[in-house]
Amino acid sequence: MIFDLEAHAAAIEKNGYTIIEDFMDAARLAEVRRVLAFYLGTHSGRNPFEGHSTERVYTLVARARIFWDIVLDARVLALCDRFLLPNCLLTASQAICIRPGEVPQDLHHDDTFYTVPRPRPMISISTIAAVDAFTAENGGTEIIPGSHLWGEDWRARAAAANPVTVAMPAGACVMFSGTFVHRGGAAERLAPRLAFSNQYCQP
Ligand SMILES: O=C(O)CCC(=O)C(=O)O
Repeated sequence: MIFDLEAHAAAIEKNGYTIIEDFMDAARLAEVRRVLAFYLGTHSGRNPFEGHSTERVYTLVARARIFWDIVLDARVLALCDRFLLPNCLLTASQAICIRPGEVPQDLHHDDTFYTVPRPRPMISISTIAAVDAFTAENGGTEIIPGSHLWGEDWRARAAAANPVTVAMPAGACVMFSGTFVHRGGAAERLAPRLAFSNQYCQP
């Protein structure tokens, strides 16, 4: 699939997010699954934000070569270069496996720890890649389009909004501004939802 950098950049600017449908091919997806299988199955989240029925594997780049290659994806880096200064940094690289019975996460944006008031220029950009297809029933990420532009009242506005599920096939990824409001969804289905998130920030 031809990558239309301008269209993806415009979508992030306007809506706060974009989806790269063909982010991982079948070979990459298979390698990601193979590697994560070594690590999954032993932990669960330590608090409601991590998710008590969710398993996270942190520092993926330190665990297998495939995750370096994915972090350096040319399309993602081109979009980072659009919104961040040259030589952006990686701030997170983690797998997120939402298991059946998980409740929705609190609505949040990924760079709440920066104290720069909102609305603000982008300080960070996140990706969430689907290793399993995302659906409304298996904990697919829920988003609020346009929320990246909200100000300091974002919590009140989020409470009144109707988040929508990012339904996407395995191998796709959603990329969004660090100010974009979203959450991991509730998981009602019997199978887990495996994903991973790489996050980048200003150098
Ligand atoms: O797993 C997801 O779909 C979202 C997780 C998330 O937003 C987070 O943990 O910060």
